[in-house]
Amino acid sequence: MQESRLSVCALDCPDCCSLVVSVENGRGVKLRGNPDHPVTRGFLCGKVAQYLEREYSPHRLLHPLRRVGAKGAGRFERISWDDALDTIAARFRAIIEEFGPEAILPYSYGGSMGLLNGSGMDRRFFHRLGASRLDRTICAAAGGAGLNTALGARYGVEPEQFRNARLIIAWGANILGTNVHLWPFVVEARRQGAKFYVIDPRRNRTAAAADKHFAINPGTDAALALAMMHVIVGEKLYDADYVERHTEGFDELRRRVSGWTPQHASALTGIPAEDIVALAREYAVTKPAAIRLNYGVQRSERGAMAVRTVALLSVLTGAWRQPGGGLQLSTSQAFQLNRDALERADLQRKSLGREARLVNMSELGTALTELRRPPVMGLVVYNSNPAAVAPNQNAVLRGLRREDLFTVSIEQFRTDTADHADIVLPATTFLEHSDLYLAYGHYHLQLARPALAAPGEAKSNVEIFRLLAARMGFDDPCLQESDDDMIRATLESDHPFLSGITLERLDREGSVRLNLPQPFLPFAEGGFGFPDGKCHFQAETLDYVPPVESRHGDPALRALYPLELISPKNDDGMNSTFGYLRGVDLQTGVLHLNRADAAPRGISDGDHVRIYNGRGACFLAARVDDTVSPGVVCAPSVRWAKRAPGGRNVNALTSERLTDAGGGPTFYSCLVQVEKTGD
Ligand SMILES: Nc1nc2c(c(=O)[nH]1)N[C@H]1C(S)=C(S)[C@@H](COP(=O)(O)OP(=O)(O)OC[C@H]3O[C@@H](n4cnc5c(=O)[nH]c(N)nc54)[C@H](O)[C@@H]3O)O[C@H]1N2
Ligand SMILES: Nc1nc2c(c(=O)[nH]1)N[C@H]1C(S)=C(S)[C@@H](COP(=O)(O)OP(=O)(O)OC[C@H]3O[C@@H](n4cnc5c(=O)[nH]c(N)nc54)[C@H](O)[C@@H]3O)O[C@H]1N2
Ligand code: SF4
Ligand SMILES: [Mo]
Repeated sequence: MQESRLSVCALDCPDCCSLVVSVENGRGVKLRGNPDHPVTRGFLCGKVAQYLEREYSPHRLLHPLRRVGAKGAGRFERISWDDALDTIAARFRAIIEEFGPEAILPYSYGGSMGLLNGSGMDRRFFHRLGASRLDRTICAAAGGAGLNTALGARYGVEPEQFRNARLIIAWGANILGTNVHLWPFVVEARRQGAKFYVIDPRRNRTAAAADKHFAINPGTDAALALAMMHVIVGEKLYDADYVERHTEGFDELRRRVSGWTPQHASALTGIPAEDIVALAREYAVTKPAAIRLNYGVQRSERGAMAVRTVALLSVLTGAWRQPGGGLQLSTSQAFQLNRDALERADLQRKSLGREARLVNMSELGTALTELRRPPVMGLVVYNSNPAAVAPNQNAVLRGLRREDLFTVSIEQFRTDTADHADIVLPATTFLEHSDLYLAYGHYHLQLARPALAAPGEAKSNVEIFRLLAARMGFDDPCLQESDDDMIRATLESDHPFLSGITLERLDREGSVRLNLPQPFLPFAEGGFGFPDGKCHFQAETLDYVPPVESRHGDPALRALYPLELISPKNDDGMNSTFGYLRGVDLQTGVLHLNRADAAPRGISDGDHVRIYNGRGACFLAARVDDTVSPGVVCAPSVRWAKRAPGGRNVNALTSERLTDAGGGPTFYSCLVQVEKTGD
């Protein structure tokens, strides 16, 4: 007897797909995209189409473990849940006694996008404990800050509306690799004559499928956007009526961009001046025009400014007026859920009497090795694999190997980070627990119920934090609340976008479009997130400064490390989540170089190369191809460090330098040198 159950993909992906799981005798036998979901439309990306292999993988963690070898060696013994919870509670009490609760640090990110398992019971527990708070900056903080400065709100063009666009620009957005459910709408638009352009330092799969690829130098997007504004303003191609009615500060903007000639921007971006002029003209006069801006652009030192300037282009041309016009970076702000009720930050009053200190997750290496008063003595990692994904890996690993640090890892697999834990707790997958999901690439709120039974002794994050709370003797009722009551509390919101959306309705329908106008045109008539509803250009602070670690940056550094390394997402991975797979190793084990950089170094295709800078080194196999321009090297990421020669991946090279706003990491502003190795 086969039965179909609905679920939701919890991976950190804008598409947040609705899934159909076929179950036979309690075992999942097939996973498909829900054909009835307006964005999923019946298909899945390659990685999740094969997710049942992960679900039933012999490598899944099934029981609590205690470390018996050196930190990082990966030697563990099986223990009971009781033993594990008692050990953790005892260690936490001792740490709190000696250093205070802020010596304990949670570390989590995108393993599960579910609200309960990603930012629910965990937050309540750590708030009640009085632990340090984690500033979750590692992915989208710079872009969020840039978008907020530009538009005052993080709304974006609905994916379903892209089909109406006449021009679509994928700006630092690898749609075919990281946001594949937007693609059918791009195809539909192109069938009706739309042009599709890509602005990206490498010719990724999306660029190979585009009408034109603009190979921009990394970290120079703001220069391109400012020069496009120069052309649009200079040639009076902007939407004067829209600018007049819905913006503030145009005169200052006009002055500010007057010096940003295409020639000037060309020298920085590497894009010919005539191409910049043509792009600006076409973008301004083609209606509707949509920009899919993704987070690739904001992982550089000026990432917030890049997002801000690109977003302002859509305002200048009044692109938001028509369905299919505007820009999408994120849609998440429309999910006006009751975060206070979900996360219960108020519990800190009980524990500390104030807000706990904030530790930036992008500076984990420094936090673990240098932070004082108090130092980090207890670390609880869940939904994340910082030993592989955090920058400045050598510092992170030094920190994780401190003998006096007590680390708990809640995981599905034995990742690089789990290898460093004192106690490992087995976690369920999204197919095995309930959760509520917002999306950052569409406007449908979804509920998932367990479709499959949890294997072994695996438990959900929610349940694990309930158990920990009980062991710590916390008697606040909210720390034992049921999943359903947590969902109800989260849905309790006065915002009109959520009106009429209840747990019962979500249980009936699975996926519910937010209560938005159809089509949703957030800024068609102004409505920007500023008190007067206008977009404030604030042009006096618009600028472009090259990243320190770039071809126009610090000359001394560049003399030592002349190549710009980017390490974007690999197409069949999800950050480091699938890092145990050989097929993923093949994608993340390579460095793409241009012939012009390979030849003088004596590097041929397939050679083993060492990539290094002042922070560290890693080893990859050279792919000498024309996917990157001279001066740029590209390593699709993120590989499990322990599976790489030397036990390091590209994050041994990346720095803890932060972005211009938002405190984000600068993974793609990274100067390196490359040499051929002996073997
Ligand atoms: N297959 C797959 N899908 C994923 C993920 C994954 O690991 N694999 N990760 C998920 C996560 S966590 C996120 S945040 C999203 C990210 O989704 P994206 O932002 O689309 O992914 P990235 O690969 O980080 O960057 C996109 C593109 O930006 C380019 N880029 C790098 N530097 C610059 C620059 O300075 N300017 C411009 N214009 N482009 C630049 C890269 O070459 C890359 O092709 O994807 C999600 N989806
Ligand atoms: N060089 C370089 N570094 C990068 C990036 C890059 O582009 N280049 N991208 C950055 C970005 S954008 C991001 S978002 C971060 C991502 O960094 P992370 O959020 O750490 O993402 P993953 O590596 O996918 O690790 C998620 C882990 O959570 C686990 N997990 C999944 N579901 C659950 C669950 O329900 N419970 C528990 N306890 N665990 C679960 C998975 O097994 C997996 O090991 O990496 C960043 N690092
Ligand atoms: S990773 Fe993204 S595209 Fe793949 S199934 Fe999940 S939500 Fe859909
Ligand atoms: Mo991310």
